[in-house]
Amino acid sequence: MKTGVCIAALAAAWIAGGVAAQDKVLNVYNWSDYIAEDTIAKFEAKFGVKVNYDVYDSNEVLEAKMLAGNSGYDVVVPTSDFLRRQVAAGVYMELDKSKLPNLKNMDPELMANAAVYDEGNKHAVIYMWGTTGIGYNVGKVRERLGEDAPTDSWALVFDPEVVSKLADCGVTFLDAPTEMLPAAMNYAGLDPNSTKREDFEKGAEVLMAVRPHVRYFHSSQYINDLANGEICVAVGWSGDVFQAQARAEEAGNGVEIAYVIPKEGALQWFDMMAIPKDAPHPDLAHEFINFIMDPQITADITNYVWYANANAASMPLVDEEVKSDPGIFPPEEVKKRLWASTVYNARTDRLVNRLWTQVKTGQ
Ligand code: SPD
Repeated sequence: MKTGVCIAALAAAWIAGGVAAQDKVLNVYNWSDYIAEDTIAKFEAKFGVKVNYDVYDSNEVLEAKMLAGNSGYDVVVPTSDFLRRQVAAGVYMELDKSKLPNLKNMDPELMANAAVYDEGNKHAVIYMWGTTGIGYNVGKVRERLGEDAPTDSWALVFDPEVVSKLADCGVTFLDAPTEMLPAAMNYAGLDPNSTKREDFEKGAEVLMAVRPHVRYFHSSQYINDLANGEICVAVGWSGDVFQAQARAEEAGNGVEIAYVIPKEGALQWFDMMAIPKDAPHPDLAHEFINFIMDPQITADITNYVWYANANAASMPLVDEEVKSDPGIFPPEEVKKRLWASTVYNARTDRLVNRLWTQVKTGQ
């Protein structure tokens, strides 16, 4: 009798949750270091399902999987410029907004920004957003460059004279060609959104000039390395640098990490939750996206990973020290210096990748 009641209650929960009985597994592919400790456990408990949660640290890696198809993933998180190309390639299904009541919590202005890449926000919802700037070890940089260190400028990583003095303590770059080349172009006084061949070549020259002093190109290893004092300057993503700062503080190792949005400007990007057309569990995928848009769940993520979110209703629940940090939620005067990602066509993409290979190999 008890078992019968239990099964009936479970069935009711499934129906109430709108999840088909076969959807008991959800496969999520997200960026590394990008979710609160308990988010997945909470989702599993609420919906009585198992989540397989895999991570990546590169849009190119995700894109290769999406274009190949049959990834098995139900929810993925491309950055908006990559999303646009992938939408054009027919990779994602249109979201069923009737299954996403928490969309009402999203900031209309930020969603409009994201709609530039996905008309009408048909295929994706903002997960988190951030900037690409510089993380640095305050003590080690001061030791090598003195009080006049250009810590507010891309010169810290793109001026060969400056970088040569930092080489021994470790300078690292993101392995993200569509971000590193425009940043170098911006430092050279060019439009970071330019798609002119000669502008990319100039950006590559800037990178080549400091290449001998760069320890590695990687998009996640720098978090721990900054925190441990293994490296002293990294071009990195806002929240990841703040996580390095927090890890150093927790370790009590005396390493002080700071994040700067360079005065010349920086990239502002949006990472978007989307459902591949061939997702095995689309209903549950909608439940997951809706769950993430719950104000408390989003606030918990922002408070843990120190990335800005686009969920207006979550803001009262975001910790004051996170909300008031200009490196996480930049004030208006800083926002004016941010640029949005450019969507490259196949030809520009090939050029960017060819130049990037040259920069990485130093040839
Ligand atoms: N550790 C999470 C990093 C998220 C970075 N998103 C990619 C932004 C690309 N412009």
